[in-house]
Amino acid sequence: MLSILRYCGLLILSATIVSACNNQQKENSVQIEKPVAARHPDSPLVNHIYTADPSAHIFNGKIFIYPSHDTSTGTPQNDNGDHFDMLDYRILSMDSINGAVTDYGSAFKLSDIPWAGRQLWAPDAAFDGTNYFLYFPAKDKQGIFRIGVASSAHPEGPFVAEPEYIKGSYSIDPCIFKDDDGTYYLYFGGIWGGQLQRWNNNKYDSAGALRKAEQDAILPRVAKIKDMKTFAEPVREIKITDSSNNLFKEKDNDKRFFEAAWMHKYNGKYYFSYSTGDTHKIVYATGDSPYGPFIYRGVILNPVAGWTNHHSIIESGGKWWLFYHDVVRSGQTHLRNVKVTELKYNADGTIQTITK
Ligand code: FUB
Repeated sequence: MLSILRYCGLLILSATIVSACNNQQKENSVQIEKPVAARHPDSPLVNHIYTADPSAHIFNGKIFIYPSHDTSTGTPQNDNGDHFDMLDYRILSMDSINGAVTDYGSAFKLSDIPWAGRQLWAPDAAFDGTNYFLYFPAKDKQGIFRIGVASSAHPEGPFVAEPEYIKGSYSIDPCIFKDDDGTYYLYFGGIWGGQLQRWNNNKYDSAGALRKAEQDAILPRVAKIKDMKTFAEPVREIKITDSSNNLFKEKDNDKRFFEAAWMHKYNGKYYFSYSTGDTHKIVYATGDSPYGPFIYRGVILNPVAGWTNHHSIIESGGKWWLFYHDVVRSGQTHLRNVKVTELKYNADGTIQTITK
């Protein structure tokens, strides 16, 4: 198996590969050679760039992955996550879980977004039957995280951003979910660097603080989407409780919501999964409505190498798969690699905990 870096070491193998190393554009799309049997289950999907926050979907019979594109801009590390200073998105696809991975080059850049100032964080994507939509968080010119939407006729882009962010949107980590009746919901939110603590009753307070240990934990948000580009209703909070229907407190930080929402359905139940942030787990809660309430069920993924933990879950080839990231390759918190591993359900619908 030849990695892009080895190609670069050989310097002159092909103009296509050199273009990839130079972070060139879509027209220089790259097919990365990864024969089916060669990728170790714990290997990154790609090695020539850093990728994180994978949102996977099946479009046109292929697996498309919409990740953050991690990069080093030299921004110093701080508690707000300013060192996660991403400048564009690169979309990956593969025909099957172990198949070759295609990187289509830069699909969408920060400089193409009229309202955005910095930091393209974890995106997600949807297809409405005609067009593909990329939902993404970025800080606006005032430094407030908002969620934007961009569209394309192709799953790999290039995407064109709407001139304004989604009205009423805030914070980070959008997850777009299509229910069986065709309704789309956008889940979002992230505390700390994701600024969710600054939003109460959908009003912004720049002094909004993190909750104290004994206070109720901050809740993730959801809104129904219309026309793929607009909130159809005021943003709602999503209740996550223990099995006695008690909301978690901030001190329950190995169970309470932090960031990285994902929604999927299994056997008619809604599975809302998320990162616990400072305790570094991916956990899940289940419910009977896309709005919740959701009851906490357990851990999907124990902490991986690196501070952040982020995931998505899809079914492909008759099995379920967890896409996630870690920093094994770089050893640096903001330079992550996307990986995939099998996810298994028990007969009662609970999910078996994965430890990497
Ligand atoms: O990639 C930047 C941020 O790190 C994401 O938005 C969070 O979910 C965490 O993975």
